[in-house]
Amino acid sequence: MAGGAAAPLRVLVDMDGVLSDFEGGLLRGFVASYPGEPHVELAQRKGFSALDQYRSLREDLGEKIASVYESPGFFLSLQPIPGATEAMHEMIQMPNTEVFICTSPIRKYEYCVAEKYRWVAKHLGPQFVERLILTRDKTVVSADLLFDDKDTIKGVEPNPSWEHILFSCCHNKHLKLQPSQRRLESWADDWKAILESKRSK
Ligand code: U2P
Ligand code: MG
Repeated sequence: MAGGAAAPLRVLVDMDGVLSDFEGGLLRGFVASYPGEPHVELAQRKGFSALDQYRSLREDLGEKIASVYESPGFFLSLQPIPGATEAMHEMIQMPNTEVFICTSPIRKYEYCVAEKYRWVAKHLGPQFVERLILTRDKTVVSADLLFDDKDTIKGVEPNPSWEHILFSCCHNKHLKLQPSQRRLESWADDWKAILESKRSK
């Protein structure tokens, strides 16, 4: 922008698997609720959908794993991913930067939606509650960056405005990215360099 102020950088940060430890909480919840049943260790998780992997292990394990994340208290009880809350507080202070949380509720949304709000209030505070976007379709939200652990993000918009940065999680560690795709290994990794690389010159 010749002579003018640079446009703010808008960043979307996903919740489950990026800010909150969905996979750790799910495994703990499953073992506690179904101690006699086989489970998938985090190191063995493959594919975004835990339900699909448990179902492939044994058909009825699909509904059992789903019952864990559909239960009241599940989403609220998730632990923050290491470094996530610190990174978010730092990010929101950065000049010319707009930070939003962008998360999809599960289809059985009764507990999930309210608990996502409560989780953000509890772990990040009221300024982030103002910045929480719940949508089943992230492609229609406009931004420069989306940090998300889901490997493929599809929706009605074939060309989302954001660049998807794959946030590493147990289920996507083995995936090989295209040369143009980027990963953030953890919040200890250089997320600031990714933001700076996107700023309008
Ligand atoms: O499916 C809706 C959202 O719930 C979280 N989810 C669900 C199932 C699963 O196996 N793993 C998982 O993470 C995701 O929420 P988000 O990452 O958007 O916060 C998924 O989009
Ligand atoms: Mg996620």
